[in-house]
Amino acid sequence: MLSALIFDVDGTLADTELVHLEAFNAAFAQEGLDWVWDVPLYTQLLEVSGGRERIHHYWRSVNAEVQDIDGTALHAWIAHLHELKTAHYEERVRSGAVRLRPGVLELIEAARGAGLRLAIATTTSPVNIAALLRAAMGPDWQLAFEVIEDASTAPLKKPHPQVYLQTLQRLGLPAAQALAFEDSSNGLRAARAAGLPTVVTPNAFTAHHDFTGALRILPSLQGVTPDDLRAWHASACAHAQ
Ligand code: XBP
Ligand code: MG
Repeated sequence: MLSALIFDVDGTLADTELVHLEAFNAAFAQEGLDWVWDVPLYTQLLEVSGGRERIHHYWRSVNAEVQDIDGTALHAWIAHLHELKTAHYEERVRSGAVRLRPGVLELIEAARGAGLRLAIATTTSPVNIAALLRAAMGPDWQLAFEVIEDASTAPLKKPHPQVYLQTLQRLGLPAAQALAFEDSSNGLRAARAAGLPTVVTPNAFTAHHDFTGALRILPSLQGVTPDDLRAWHASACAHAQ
């Protein structure tokens, strides 16, 4: 039986990545760096989940010759850079730079009405989730989500399943009683590794990803109802037996 829906945030609830990209570049400029990420580069860099991890990966690619490095100082500097980035992102989202993807709010409301439990499983930072969902759903947005697992609670980033396993544990449910919603191949791999049937709604940054193993691949959640989800979930369970 389907009991809960677990949503990724970036790319799934909203097309946030262009705003994340702007925020990274604003932080680099603020720090006096000459790094400028464009859309093709950022599309590649999105293969690395998590903003801090993405900056670290990029730093290594431009400093390939540096061997003897004080890792503690580097990590502190990356954390500082990422804090600047988070502040730029939050400011943009608060001023209305991002809206939820088509059908997301309608499905959240219909699912709550249909007695489904809702959760969030994301690699992003908690302030980013709050900024986005407060702007989109109002100050009571947290009432909709029984469990939220994010970068502050699940340090191992997708495709590692930690964030989904912790979400299921806190919901007190086996994976077979939930559905995940994702937009990227790392997200899908994380959800599948936790045993979750997964509905994928790709976006411009992830359209080229491999979505093998998805329960459904849809252009958006527009028009999707709780009854559709129950039917798809039942077909996944029937196949699994
Ligand atoms: C999203 C991410 C995040 C955002 C940036 O992945 O990888 O890193 O791009 O957010 P998912 P932070 O949608 O799979 O959770 O800078 O806060 O990490
Ligand atoms: Mg995502």
